[in-house]
Amino acid sequence: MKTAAFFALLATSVWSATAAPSPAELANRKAGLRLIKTSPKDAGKWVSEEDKIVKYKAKDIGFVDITDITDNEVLRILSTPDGEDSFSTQAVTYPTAVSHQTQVNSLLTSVSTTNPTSWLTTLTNFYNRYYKSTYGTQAGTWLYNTVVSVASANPAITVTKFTHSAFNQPSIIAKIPGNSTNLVIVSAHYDSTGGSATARGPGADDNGSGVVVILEALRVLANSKFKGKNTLEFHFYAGEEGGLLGSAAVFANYKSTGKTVLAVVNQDMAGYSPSGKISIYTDYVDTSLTAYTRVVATAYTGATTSDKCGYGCSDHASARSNGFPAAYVCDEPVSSSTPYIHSPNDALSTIMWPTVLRHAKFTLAFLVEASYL
Ligand SMILES: *[C@@H]1O[C@H](CO)[C@@H](O)[C@H](O)[C@H]1NC(C)=O
Ligand SMILES: CC(=O)N[C@H]1CO[C@H](CO)[C@@H](O)[C@@H]1O
Ligand SMILES: [Zn+2]
Repeated sequence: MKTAAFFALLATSVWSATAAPSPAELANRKAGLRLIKTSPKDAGKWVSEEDKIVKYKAKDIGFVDITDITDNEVLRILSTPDGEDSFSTQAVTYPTAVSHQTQVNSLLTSVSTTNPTSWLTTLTNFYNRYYKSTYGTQAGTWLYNTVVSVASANPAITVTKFTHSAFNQPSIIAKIPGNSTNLVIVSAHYDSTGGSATARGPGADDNGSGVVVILEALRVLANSKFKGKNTLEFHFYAGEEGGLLGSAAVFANYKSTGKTVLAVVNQDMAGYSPSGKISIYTDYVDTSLTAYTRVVATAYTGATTSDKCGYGCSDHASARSNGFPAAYVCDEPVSSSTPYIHSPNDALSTIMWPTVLRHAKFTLAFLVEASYL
C-alpha cells in the first residue's frame, strides 16, 4: 500500500518524460557510446566503454550508466541530491535492538574463512572479471556452479541466473524461501577491473571479498536448513564496474513485478580493515535501514565506523533509485581503505582474513535478525 502511494507521489512529480531521442543521441547510441551520470545535477555525458573504466572507475569517480534506464521515476531519483529524498520506500519499522541472539550465536560458530579462502583464490585467479570479457563470463559460470553447490545442502533453496541483454556476464540470485515472500537481500558485485578492459584485475578486496562473505553466510544457512519468516536473497551482480548495470536491471525487474523488499544490504569490499571495525556508509542510502544495520553490526561485531562514498559508488544506489530501502556496508572508511582497488595490485595477498570473518559474521547475523522483520 505504502509502495503504491510512493509511486503515485513520484508520478505527479516535476520530472517530465524525455522527448524522442535527438539525432545526436541516436548517433551516439549507434556508435556504441554510453550515457553516464557522475552526480545528481549531471545531465549525463556520452563516453566509450573503455573510457568508463579508464577515465572514471580507475580514477575513483563514481558514476551510473543510465543508457538503458527508461523509468522516469528512477531517473528522477538519480537526479535528486542526497538528503533531499523523502521517497524512501516501503513502510518498514526497523527494531532498535537485536532480538535473536541465541539463534544467531549458535549459527555464528559455523562461520569460518576456510571456504572464503578457497573461493577468493579461484575468483582472483581469473585474469580479470571484467563484465564484457570472456574471463568475466567464465567467472560467472564458476560462481553460478559454486552457488548451486553451496545451496544444494538445502533443496528448498533456488539459484537462478539473471541474464543481461547487453553483455554475457549474468547476475546470480540465490533464494531461501521464508513463510512470507517479503524479501531481505544481501548483495555484492563479482565483476572486477584492473583499470582497463584488458588489464589484469584480480579484484580481491574489490569485490571478491564481498562475494565470499555473502556466500559463506549462504553456506551456513543452507547447512542448517534455515527457514525464516521473510524470504532471504543473495545477489551477486554483474557489471557494477560498468556503472551499476547488473543491479539496475535486477531492481528494475523487482520494481516492475511489484516485489516487496524490506531491506537491501550491499557490501563492496570486505577484506581490508586496518581499524578492525565494520564501516557503515551514510550517503545515498535509507537512513532508517542504515541505523538498523549499525545496530546489528554493533551487537555482533563491536564498534563501527562511518563514511560517505559519493554518487553511484556501488549497487545499493540501484536499489535506492528503484524505491527500495538500501544500506551500504564496507570494510573501512575511504581514507584508510585498501590502496589497491581497480588495479592489478588488488591481490589475494593483501586480504586481511579477520576482516572477511567479521563481515561474514555480520552478514549471517543481519540475515537471521532481519528474517523476523
Ligand atoms: C513459519 O511457519 C511455520 C508454520 O506455520 C511456523 O511453525 C514457524 O514458526 C514459522 N516461522 C517463522 C520464523 O515465523
Ligand atoms: C571496482 C569497484 O566497483 N569498486 C568499487 C568498490 O567499492 C568502492 C566503494 O567502497 C567504490 O568506490 C569502488 O568503485
Ligand atoms: Zn566494487
